[in-house]
Amino acid sequence: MPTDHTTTIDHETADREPARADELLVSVVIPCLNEEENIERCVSSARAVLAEQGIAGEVIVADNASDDDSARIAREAGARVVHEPERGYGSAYLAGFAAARGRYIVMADADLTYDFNEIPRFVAELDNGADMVIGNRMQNIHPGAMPWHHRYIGNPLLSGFLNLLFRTGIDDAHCGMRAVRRDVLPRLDLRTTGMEFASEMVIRAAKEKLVLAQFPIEYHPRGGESKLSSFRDGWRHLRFLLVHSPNHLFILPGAVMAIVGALVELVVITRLGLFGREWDIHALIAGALLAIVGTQVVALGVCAHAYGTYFMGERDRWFDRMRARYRLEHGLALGGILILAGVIGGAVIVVDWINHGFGQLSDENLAVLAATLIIVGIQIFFSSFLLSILGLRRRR
Ligand SMILES: Nc1nc2c(ncn2[C@@H]2O[C@H](COP(=O)(O)OP(=O)(O)O)[C@@H](O)[C@H]2O)c(=O)[nH]1
Ligand SMILES: [Mg+2]
Repeated sequence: MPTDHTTTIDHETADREPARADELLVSVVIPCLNEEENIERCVSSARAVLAEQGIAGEVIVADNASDDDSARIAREAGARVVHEPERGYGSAYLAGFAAARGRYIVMADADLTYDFNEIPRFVAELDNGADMVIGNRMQNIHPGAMPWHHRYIGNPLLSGFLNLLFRTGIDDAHCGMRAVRRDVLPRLDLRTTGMEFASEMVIRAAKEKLVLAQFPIEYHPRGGESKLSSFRDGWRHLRFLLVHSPNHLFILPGAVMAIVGALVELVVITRLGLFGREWDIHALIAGALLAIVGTQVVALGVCAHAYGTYFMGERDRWFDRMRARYRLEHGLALGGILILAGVIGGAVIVVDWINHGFGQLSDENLAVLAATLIIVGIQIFFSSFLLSILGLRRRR
């Protein structure tokens, strides 16, 4: 397997090679779902910019099974039209990318919100060494171009959350005007079919440590009807972010619950007064609940990490360190020790009960603690096996 280093060198050599005479420099790819009132202007302005700038290029319209006349209009305006029957922004782009022949791909919507005169700036950034370039609309939104709840809630929240989880450094992660070197697409391995494709591109690029560039662009009001559904598409983005970050979805919340639960149990059992009073069985039950659920959530997160690492080529320093240090037997031993401790606690209660002539029992605290230890121990024991099963067919 090539290391990152050799990949970079190949890449630099490729950069310096002159384009072959028959090679196109730019493929402008435009996804299109029922945009008959815009598509003609989009295609002709893209073509005009390529011609004016002397850029060897093509314009591809990825028609997403439009019910209107978009495809015919695009073809007549001089675009190469590819058809993608499966609806969705990502599906349309994947079909367009597959058909693209240029060294660079420039992406923009078919709705006149983006200015095709910006194409040379995107190309220049790629020429200067960027692998991917993304516009930033946020400071130059023309009146009526973006509804206020997208401007002030949806976009900042989703971009902020995306950067909190993945630290991409991209300010407007949903901007639809972007450019990418076609030869990095195999590394990006894009798969999503809907609007979350925009997030996927940025996150995958950051994970692959590609060179990203961004600059401010203008955002104009749309011609025709928007295809975006705020809640459905917002949720698809959010869901994508969460399922690609087991640390934030499972490990962090799980660990917090488990630690708080264990502390609460400790405070109750040791009769440590806290906040000026003693805590009893109700706090203990809450602590047990948190400890049990927290352990379960952490175990799910570790398994999710294993799946990501073994089957999706993900890299996570924390998980890599864990798997280098611990083996199945460590998990089994830890689970076993906790189970044993719980069983001993249970035995103490039984012996106490026998000594008191099988009378009434009032060892609730110890009973809850023993049950918690046994449950957590069993969870760890069997989760360790599951983790081991996930790694049976791993490739690295
Ligand atoms: N939402 C959506 N857009 C599609 C689809 N197929 C192609 N598109 C195109 O993707 C672009 C983005 O859609 P748009 O309504 O402009 O969303 P917005 O830019 O996020 O507000 C437009 O050019 C659409 O025509 C699809 O199935 N769903
Ligand atoms: Mg748009």
